[in-house]
Parts: sequence; structure tokens; C-alpha cells
Amino acid sequence: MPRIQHPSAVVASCALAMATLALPFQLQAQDAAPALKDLMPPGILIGAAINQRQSDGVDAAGVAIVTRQFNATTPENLLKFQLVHPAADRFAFDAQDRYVAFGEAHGMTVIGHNLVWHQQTPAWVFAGENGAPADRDTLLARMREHITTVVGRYRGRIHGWDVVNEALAEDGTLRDSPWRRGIGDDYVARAFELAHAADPDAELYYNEYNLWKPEKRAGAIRLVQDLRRQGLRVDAIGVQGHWSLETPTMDEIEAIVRDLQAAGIKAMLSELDINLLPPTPDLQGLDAAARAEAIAKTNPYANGLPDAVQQKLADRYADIFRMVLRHRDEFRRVTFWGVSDGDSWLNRGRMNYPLLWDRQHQPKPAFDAVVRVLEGR
Ligand code: 9MR
Repeated sequence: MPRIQHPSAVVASCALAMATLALPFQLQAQDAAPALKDLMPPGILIGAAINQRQSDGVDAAGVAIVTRQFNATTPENLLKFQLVHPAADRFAFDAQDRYVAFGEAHGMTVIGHNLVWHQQTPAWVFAGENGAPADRDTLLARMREHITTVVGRYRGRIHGWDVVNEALAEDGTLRDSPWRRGIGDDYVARAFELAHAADPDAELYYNEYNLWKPEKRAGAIRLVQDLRRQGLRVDAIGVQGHWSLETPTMDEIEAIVRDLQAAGIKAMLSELDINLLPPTPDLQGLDAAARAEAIAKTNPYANGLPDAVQQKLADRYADIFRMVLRHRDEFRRVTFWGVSDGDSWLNRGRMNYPLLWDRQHQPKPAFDAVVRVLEGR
């Protein structure tokens, strides 16, 4: 059935057409590369988190990769509370509408990220009268207005939502977040309830990091089972996948899948990237020169990535995709957290190389390795 195009979809596709015309010859060669979306097993989507320059069609090279390679998209930041609902009486939907239209224009499954999180939520949300924190009813009313408005606006267009993000502490208990302090432990259930009411057909996910830690994973499974016992819809757990070269081990990753499967919960790798750098230095209290020195010390690949490390990255991605293929009945989606290395949140002033495309938007050995695994070679 043909779909009626949203007006902003037309704007997005015009911007894209213009951007495509401007592509240098080198980038047109992307078309010759195999497409991950054609190689994934049926039933598993392959996605990328995109930034506003991509959903607005400004980053032509990034857009060329996204539209050729992926069939799902997540907004890296645009739908976070702070950006979509910056003030009590104001929502911002311009760039957000273009994000959704971009995905539709390219036939992608559009994901929403995220509704309730302790980060990137403006202070007004948690503020009550006279400097006191907001009470339960006030906070619930704000949560209701936010979820109902945002999910409702994209009803039938956003396929699935990260409803609650990162609600757990490392020991698997609920973390001390301003949502929990204001509403109580049932804030997670209320968020899922509201999201389902706003779009009964949307898939709803719980999204979390460090699930390779057994206690945290057990907490996530308990949380989802508890929601389901209350009759609430939870379609899958988003296993973020912000991993390093050596850690977590493949056995630790495999244990996540095994436990989710045993609990009857589908899995998505929702934010996959591989960090190649040592931990970020603590820059607090350092003067400019000391800061620069601290960054330089933890920035070993500032002038390029040695071949041996490039190969280790390729092997790591190959292992991860082999694992996905082994568990093809369990996984619903694999989403990279970014498109090219230059886009990644993992740079933060240093030079990181966590993704499948380099800063010039050329496919890396890691891309070829993933293709080989998916082609069964
Ligand atoms: O990649 C995102 C970065 O651009 C933002 O500055 C940051 C703000 O907190 O969020 C990053 O994305 C996070 C995601 O929303 C939730 N899981 C962890 C991701 C990486 O920090």
C-alpha cells in the first residue's frame, strides 16, 4: 500500500537528492559495496544511530552510507527529553519530524530513543514549588504529558521505543534517579503503561548497558518479568553493546543472550560500538597544559590506527556477528551507535575508531569482516 508522504519527508528527500548530486566520485563507489541490510538473516534488522546532520541530509557522505547499508535507524540525541521537550510549555518537533520523515523516505524501521532517563532531562521536570523537588503527582503528570505527546505524535510511524533507559545500578537494583525519588519504584511501570496507551501498536523496549555483568543482567530480567506480570507490554531488552576489544569476553556476551532467551525475552544489540582507547583521564582541576598532556597520554592513535589494531577490531566485530548468527532466533535488531568514526561519541577530544567506516567514510577492514561473516565465508 502506498503511504502518504509527510510534508517533511519531501523536504528530507529533496535535501538528500541535492546532497547525493554533490557526492564526489569516490563516494558513489559505495554503491558497489555489499549492503549489510541485504546480508542480515531474515527477522533481524540492522540499524545505525544517526545525528541531526544526517537526518537533515547535510552530511551527504553519512547519508549515503545509512541509506545504502541500513534498514533501521535510531536518533542519537534528537528525541531525548531535553531536545524534544525543553520547557514545560514547549515541545520542539522540527528536526524530530525530519528524523522520522528521513527514515520513512528511505523505507527504514524508525526507532525512538528514549522517553525516560536520568540524563538529558531538563531540571524543570524534577522541580517542585519553592525549590523543593516535584512530588509524585506532579512528576507523574509531567511524565504523562511528555510520553503522550511525543509517542502520540509519531503513533504508527515510530515502530519501537526505548521507553526507559538505564534504570539500573551495577548491582541490578533500581538506581537512585530523580524519577524514582519523585515517583517511587513504579515509575518504570508507569512509563511503559503510558507509552502503550499512546501507541498500542508500538514495540516497547527496556534499554541498558553493562548487561554482561551477571548481577545487572539478573536485575534487568527481573525488571522486565515484573512488568510483564503486571500485564505490561515489553517486547525486548536493548543490550547496548558499548564494548572494548577484549572486554567483555565473548563468553560473557554469550551469557547475556542465553539468559535472556531462557527468560523468554528477545534481545537487540541497540548501541554497538567498540572503544579502542584507555579510560578518559580525569581532567578536573587541571590547567590547560596539564589537560592537554593528560589527553595526549591516553590518545595513542592520534596519528592513525596501526594495522594490527585495525585487524583486532575486524576480528572483534566478526566474533560479534558470528555470535548474532548463532542466536538468530533470539536477536531482533543490531544497531551501531554512529555511522563513521568521526561521528562517534567515543572520540570526546581524542581519536577513536569504534565503527565500520573511517573518518573519510570509507569502509574499514571491520566492515569487510562483518560482510564475510554474514555471507557465510
Ligand atoms: O551518543 C550520545 C551523545 O552524543 C550524547 O552526548 C550522550 C548524552 O548523554 O548520549 C550519547 O548516547 C548515549 C545513549 O543515549 C544512551 N546510552 C549511552 C550512549 C552513549 O553515551
